[in-house]
Amino acid sequence: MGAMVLDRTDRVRGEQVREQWEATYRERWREGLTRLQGIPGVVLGFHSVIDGLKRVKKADVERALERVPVYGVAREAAEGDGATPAGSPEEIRSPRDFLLCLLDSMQKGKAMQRMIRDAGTFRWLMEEFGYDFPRLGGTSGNMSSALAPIGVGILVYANPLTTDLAELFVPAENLRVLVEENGAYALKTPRAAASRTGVEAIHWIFEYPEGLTVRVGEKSFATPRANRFIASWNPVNNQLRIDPAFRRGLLARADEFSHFIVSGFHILSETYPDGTTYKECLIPVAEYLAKLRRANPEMLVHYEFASIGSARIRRGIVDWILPRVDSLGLNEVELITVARDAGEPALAERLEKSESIVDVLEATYLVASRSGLRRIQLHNLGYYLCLTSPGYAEGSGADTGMDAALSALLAAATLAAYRTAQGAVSGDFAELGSGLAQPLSSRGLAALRELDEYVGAQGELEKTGVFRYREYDLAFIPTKVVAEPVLTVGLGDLISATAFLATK
Ligand code: 8BR
Repeated sequence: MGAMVLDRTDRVRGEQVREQWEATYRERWREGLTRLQGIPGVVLGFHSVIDGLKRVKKADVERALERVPVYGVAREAAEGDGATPAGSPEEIRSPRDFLLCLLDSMQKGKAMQRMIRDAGTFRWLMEEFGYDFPRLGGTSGNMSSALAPIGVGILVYANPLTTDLAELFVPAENLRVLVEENGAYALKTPRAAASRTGVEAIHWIFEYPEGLTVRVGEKSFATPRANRFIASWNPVNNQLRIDPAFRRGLLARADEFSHFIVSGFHILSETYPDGTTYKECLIPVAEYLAKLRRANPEMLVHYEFASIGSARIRRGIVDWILPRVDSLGLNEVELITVARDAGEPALAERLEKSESIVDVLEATYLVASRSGLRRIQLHNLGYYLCLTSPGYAEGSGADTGMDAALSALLAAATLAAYRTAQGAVSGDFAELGSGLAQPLSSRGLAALRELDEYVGAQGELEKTGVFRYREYDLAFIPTKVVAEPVLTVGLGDLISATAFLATK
């Protein structure tokens, strides 16, 4: 009897908290977006690329297997034992390598990503497979699509810029690239700046459904689940050598930009055929960031983590890039790898197993405090958590900095819900507000309650979403989750960029 009463009290209380958060969203989601519209300008570097989506069909694969004289491929792939596949090269240097990787991914139903290192193979793939339709991708490209409709001044890095890439950007006067003309640096829309055609870099997304049967040599297999294999061709950027005109031009015009969002290091390799390593790629970018900060000490810099397979490259980012940025954004999977890299295997393991919010907070805190970050934001399905150093977010009027950090998260969650449900961002606030109709995540609400107890907030965190945690201000929101998503690609980029820019 007693337990039942408690259950009921709990339920009522839970409903009250949910209703209160719905009200908080309704009242405050615009605050962050209005602040975002007011920023002088943001630079988005260094990864914009054509995403070529290709739905893999049985006939495509079987035809390719017939045409490429690779009886060996068929045999090796069919005999792969799963754990150590007979053929899954680390990089793609031939059509044969490509087929081995694609078949390996399909046989296991496992997401995989590989770089294409050979121009002949790129051309062969274009002819043999092509793609069904292109969309703008890359972390910077994704962010530009989310931010341009809202009216923020954007300088995006898009190199090599052909009309094929330029036409995928949102056509907006506030979204521009930097070009050098007669010794001066001008900002132009990607369409106005692109002078040649063609596909010079592409991120191929080969999607396959569950149960796709493919005949390989004498055998056949069926894909155990739907997944994708990504093959990237990006010879100009795979060592992240920043285009010299961009490098000089941004230094010359640095005072026009208040924010910089850096990302794209996931396309680096540990070693290159010319004998260089990721270090020769990362260090010059880190030095450039330092120079830029000297040119404009007011500029706030955010680094967006992406899924990076190499522990060495991740370590390099922690050592060289993080000391040069103010803010970091990441998801729960990236948090696990960073915690492990930081020498916290037990914490990483706990996170992997239970994803308890207490461990998420501790790992986020650990990354922030060890790297000396002023802001860190973690997004997960159902909630966002953010730690900011007191004073980082300014707030305005009666708002404290903590409030600004919170309303920035609310703005990001509303925009994310809208984009997930509609497939694209709108510049019309009345339209965007429809994101509020999406339901609040029960998982997020449960995590909030657990967190409140853990930090000893006695209900204050659960009610307001903000609380002091050690030397940081903690902001936490349960998010809206869309039951039938139209588009989730690049959502993490949208969330992190919006919340970072809307904070200050
Ligand atoms: P990454 O791109 O870093 O993986 O982040 C994706 C984020 O998108 C998740 O953390 C989650 O917050 C958000 N998201 C996803 Br995935 N599906 C969503 C949905 N159906 N509704 C709202 N947000 C979603």
